[in-house]
Amino acid sequence: MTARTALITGITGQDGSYLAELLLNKGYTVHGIVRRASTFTTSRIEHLYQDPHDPQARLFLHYGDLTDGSRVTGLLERVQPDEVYHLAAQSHVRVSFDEPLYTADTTGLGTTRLLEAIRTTGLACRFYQASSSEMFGASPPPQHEGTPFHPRSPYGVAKVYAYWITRNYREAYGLYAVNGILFNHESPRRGPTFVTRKVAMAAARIKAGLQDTLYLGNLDARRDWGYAAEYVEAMWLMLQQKEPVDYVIATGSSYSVRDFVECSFAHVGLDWREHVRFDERYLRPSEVDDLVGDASKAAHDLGWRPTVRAPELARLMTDAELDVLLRGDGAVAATLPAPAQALTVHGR
Ligand code: NDP
Ligand code: GDR
Repeated sequence: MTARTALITGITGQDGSYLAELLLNKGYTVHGIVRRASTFTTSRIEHLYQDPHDPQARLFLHYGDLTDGSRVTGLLERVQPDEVYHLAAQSHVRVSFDEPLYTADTTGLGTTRLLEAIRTTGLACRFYQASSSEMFGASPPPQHEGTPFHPRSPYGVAKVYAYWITRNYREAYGLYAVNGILFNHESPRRGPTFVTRKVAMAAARIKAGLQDTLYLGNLDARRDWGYAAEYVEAMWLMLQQKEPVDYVIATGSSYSVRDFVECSFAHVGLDWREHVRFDERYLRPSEVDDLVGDASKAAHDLGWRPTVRAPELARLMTDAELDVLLRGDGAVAATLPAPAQALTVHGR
């Protein structure tokens, strides 16, 4: 098979970085769309960077924004991808209550802009839409591909729109366009304002004596948390099938935010009750209480199975934060107060 070309929107995000790694390892040429910002936003893909002048280079970045349809069309024409992975979105649920119109424009209409660009350019590429368990919202668990949607945030509503426009382009124009309905997936590359990373960072910093208190909102919410590095494999598999089919991707196990906090803090020998305080600013006007995905269809058709669940995730993410604090030649560690020095001695 000749080398394939992929276009990733949201390449600078958590999933984009793991997916770029995966595709480069599979021999793909990878193009990514990056938003212009006043500072660099490419820290998650820095380790993949190749000088574009190098004849061996297979990673290329282009400025672009989901709100600019003409740019998206121009990039598709230029890149001529075989596969498009559409990951870019305003992806924060709490923020979507503050910015509902922006969220609808990027997370919802952004998908139509891409699909319409594919349709009008006549490209025969395959399309992956990053759909979300937030679409299920208030529908009771376990949630599967046939569970009715009942979104509970402007983000969830925008994702439902994007889900249906993806299906519509598949049904109306015969595009190979699929929805991966992914439940929460985390990693050390998770954005720091999502709860798992926020907790892991705080546990490490409190252990290191750099912080004393962690403010959180609803500790009762339950999520089906998996490991992002495993979930991007499912995205790729969905674009390698004979027919375009939508799949739920999840671990099938659910833990509360409180469980996650307890695992993370206990891992570094802390009692979370001594450090976690409530702050109502982190509550949502309407919450998603309980998500547990049934990914048996993906296991059956794609052979995809997760191996990492929430307790292990909490430990690996907390370890990663400690490594950052204590990394390298000891220069950082030397600036930390006594408890952190003790961690190095104990071989963390
Ligand atoms: P992140 O928030 O880490 O990354 C989002 C990416 O989208 C970033 O690269 C961001 O760029 C880019 N982006 C945001 N707005 C625009 C815009 N207007 N134009 C161009 N690019 C933009 O998300 P994740 O990697 O966690 O998630 C990837 C996708 O999967 C998202 O669509 C998310 O909604 C969805 N999803 C995520 C799940 C999860 O648990 N992680 C579960 C289910 C679905 P920048 O770096 O400049 O901010
Ligand atoms: P979520 O993830 O909303 O599920 O969306 P997030 O980590 O933001 O919240 C998970 C749960 O934790 C509760 N919570 C807090 N959340 C945050 N962010 N900060 C806090 O301080 C805090 N305290 C408690 C929340 O109320 C919630 O119940 C993620 C995103 O990646 C979406 O893009 C994706 O589609 C879904 O996962 C699946």
